[in-house]
Amino acid sequence: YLKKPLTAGVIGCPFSCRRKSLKAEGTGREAATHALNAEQTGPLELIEAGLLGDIEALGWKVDFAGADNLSKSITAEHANGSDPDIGKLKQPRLVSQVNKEVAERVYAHSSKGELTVTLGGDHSLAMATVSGTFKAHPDAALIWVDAHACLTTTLPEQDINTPLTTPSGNLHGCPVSFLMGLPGTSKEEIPEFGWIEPVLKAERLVYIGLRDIDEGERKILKDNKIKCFTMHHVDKYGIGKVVEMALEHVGQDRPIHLSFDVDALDPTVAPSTGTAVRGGLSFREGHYICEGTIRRFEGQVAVAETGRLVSLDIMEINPSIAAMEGDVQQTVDVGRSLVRCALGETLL
Ligand code: 4U7
Ligand code: MN
Ligand code: MN
Ligand code: MN
Repeated sequence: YLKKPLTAGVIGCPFSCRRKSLKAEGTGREAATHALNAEQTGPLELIEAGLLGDIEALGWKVDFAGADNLSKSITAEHANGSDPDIGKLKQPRLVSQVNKEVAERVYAHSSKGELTVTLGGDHSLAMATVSGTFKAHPDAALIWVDAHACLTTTLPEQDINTPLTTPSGNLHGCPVSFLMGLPGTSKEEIPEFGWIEPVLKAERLVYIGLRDIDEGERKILKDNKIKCFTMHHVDKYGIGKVVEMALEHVGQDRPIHLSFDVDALDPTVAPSTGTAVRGGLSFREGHYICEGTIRRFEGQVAVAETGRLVSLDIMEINPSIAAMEGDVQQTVDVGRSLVRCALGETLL
């Protein structure tokens, strides 16, 4: 699926779908405009820490156009409060337009035969990464590593007590429902997101690490028979067996998109993230998943050459969240080593 010379197309998206509270930030214009973008500076920190050099050291070429030039115009357009909620959804137009732009960039890398590496930013960006990747690789499978299913949907103007309604209105909790075309997400119901095609079939999706699922999501998971390996299954079978079963479930020869939310890791492993939930993956379990998504052969280039991984998201590293000194550094380091593992770094 990848062309030679093996190239990683790296996209940095310092974007957050969440409005920063002006109270928390102090008042004034700076806070209001700053709040919309460049809030989740994870990608900037990852790059600063040397991620691109890490990738090159593994034998890849890097195709990178900068992490700070994302969607300035879109952000500016919506900075003045011109983006009212739709149903419960917050900042819908901003999130949609940023994702539309990022999706085009993901597609540009993927259709060139590059392995696309998208650095978030928050997980609403999966609307873009999955759309762009599946456009280039329509038979791909999605492995979603997260404490959350990101499956809540919205039914604008409809019964807000329906289980299909997002509790928070934050779009980082909803990308999978849009990608699957679940009720409430169609072009007719919400034309603002009409560019998203329902490319994701339930049987091509598998979750690992779930432990915070709401009622509506539980129903969607059951009704659609979506394969889930929760933390319970990780405990029961061990991570090796879980990854084996996950790969088996999606089928042997498909290209793989791995969407990794660092909140899948235990908060002691990745503390700087927005929706931390205790009881998560250990450092090694997280890395094992990344290692296990590529078929291993001796030698690093061979790993990449034969690999099925075509797209990798490292999401929700948020340096503005830190309870203790060292939290940000620790989380950024983990993000870096997850990328290295997924791109073929071996322990031996
Ligand atoms: B993440 C939540 F209510 N379900 O919808 C929501 F618990 O991308 C959390 O995985 C969503 O971090 C978390 O806001 C989204 C909440
Ligand atoms: Mn997520
Ligand atoms: Mn999450
Ligand atoms: Mn999030």
